[in-house]
Amino acid sequence: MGSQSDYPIMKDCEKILKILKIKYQVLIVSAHRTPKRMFQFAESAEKNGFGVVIAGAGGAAHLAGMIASLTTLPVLGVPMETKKLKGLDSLLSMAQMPKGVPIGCLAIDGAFNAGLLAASIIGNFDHKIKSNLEKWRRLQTQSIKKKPK
Ligand code: RP5
Repeated sequence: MGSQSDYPIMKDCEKILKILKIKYQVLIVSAHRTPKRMFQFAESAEKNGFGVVIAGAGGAAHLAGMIASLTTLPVLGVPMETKKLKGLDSLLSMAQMPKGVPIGCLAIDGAFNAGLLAASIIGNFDHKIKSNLEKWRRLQTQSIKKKPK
């Protein structure tokens, strides 16, 4: 994520990664405040065993796009809600990536779904994660009551 201030939202992502038993690392990597850290992280991510990168950032949210420019790993962007523009700035910065370097853009503050989507991607080559995800989806379905209280 781009900042410590993103962490309360990105904790939602951690929550589901833990439930699905997906190994992860949580790092603050800012495209503009720590560009060297970002380069180092992105260029070595695949070699370091990452299967997916989830980048949460707000405002002129170039983190996900910049990481995607440095690796061919799938990169999922989580646009953070912002005070001035309610996250529309973050959303458009991620959703409107120019042709050639795509990222998958989640909803504003969609950190939980980013974790679920990462699980789907990893599930393609890891049967254990796929079955954890399937089980979680079954439980979710069962938890939905037919009638409201
Ligand atoms: C972005 O700027 C971060 O991802 C964060 O969402 C936003 C504001 O950062 P802080 O000023 O709170 O550190 O880089």
